[in-house]
Amino acid sequence: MKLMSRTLFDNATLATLQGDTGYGLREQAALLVDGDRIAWIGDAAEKPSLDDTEVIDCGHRLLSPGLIDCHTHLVYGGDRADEFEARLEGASYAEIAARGGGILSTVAATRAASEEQLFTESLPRLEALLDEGVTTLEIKSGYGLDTDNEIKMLRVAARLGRELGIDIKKTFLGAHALPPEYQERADDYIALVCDQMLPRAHAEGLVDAVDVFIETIAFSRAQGERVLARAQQLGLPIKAHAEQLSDLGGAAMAAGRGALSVDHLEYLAAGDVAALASSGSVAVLLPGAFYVLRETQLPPIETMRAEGVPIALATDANPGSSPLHSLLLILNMACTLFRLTPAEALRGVTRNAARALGMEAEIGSLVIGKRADLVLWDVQRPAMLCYRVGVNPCAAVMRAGVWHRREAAA
Ligand code: DI6
Ligand code: FE
Repeated sequence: MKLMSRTLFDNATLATLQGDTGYGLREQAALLVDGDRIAWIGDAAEKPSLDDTEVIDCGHRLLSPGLIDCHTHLVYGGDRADEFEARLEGASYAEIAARGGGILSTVAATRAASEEQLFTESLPRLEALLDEGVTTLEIKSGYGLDTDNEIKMLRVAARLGRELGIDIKKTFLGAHALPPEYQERADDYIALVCDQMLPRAHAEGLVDAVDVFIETIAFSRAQGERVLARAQQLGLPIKAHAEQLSDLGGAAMAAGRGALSVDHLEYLAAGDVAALASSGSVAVLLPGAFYVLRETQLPPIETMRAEGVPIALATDANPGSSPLHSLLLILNMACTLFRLTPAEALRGVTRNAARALGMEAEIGSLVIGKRADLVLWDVQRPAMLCYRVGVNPCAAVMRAGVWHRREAAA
């Protein structure tokens, strides 16, 4: 197949995500890709006529930025279908965690798996995301909980990105749970994370950011802060899982240190939203975990809106609290469960998700000069992406100017 360096998307409805709110919609528009960049955006009537350019007649269909899943635990061994059954027989998530199940059962399965096995098991989960227009995602470690196994997870994440030709941001989450060999010695484990696990993973070039789980079933705010401080000493961006099950003040602490994002936030006190607003940290909401755990406490979304906190959405894909691999489903859940508007939801998986990964200058909106990560959808209005469940209208995906899926483009 001849590769042309230029592609013109003609007769498209663009969701540019430009501007501070809304979709940044442009109807009867055209968009030119040159190499790996967006080179021109304008009215279809004024499109440039160029040689050597492939022209796609979009037929008024929607063209959006590539979707970004900014919080996943996609690489892990085994599954937790048995725990799913136990919960239906009455056990709570916290009880299962306390008796060594939950996260720790995934730790055992992840430690037992070879790098090759982890890759093979993770691949179909990643492909499910990509089939729905994801062009960039984040993958966390956190089921190895020792130096070698955390590094193994991050290597698998790196390999997935290389082999599929997509950007994968690798986040070190060594402080996800206390491993069995450190029971009652959480401070010693945190010292290991800071002195050995993180520096080694970083020295191998495997860490783009550092995350911690601050929660009653995981680590205290002070322990989380030690890890984040160490990350910052190494020059790494930071994030935190905070206020998922209880309010320990983790989000305000991480935001105070300039976190890229603070994630979950169901139990965030309205009074702590100001800390996010002033740091510019993105609030990453994870309606999949809210749904699976049958949570009833909503994040303080009204206050976040009022204070102008950027909201992103992600799958939190993991074997326990969010075994789902559909960012389109997350759009629907964010609207239905969290009452986000479809425009807020779409922004949450594009522009604000880019920001949660520190990539806003490069991806997340349709702007001249940004990377040509694009999805053509078999719908004409963006709300359709949020409104239906179980239909995948993704017609074609381009990443950095290269077609990843284009069967239904023309
Ligand atoms: N919060 C979550 O929801 C996941 N991790 C976290 O910190 C759950 C991970 C698991 O249950 O395996
Ligand atoms: Fe998570």
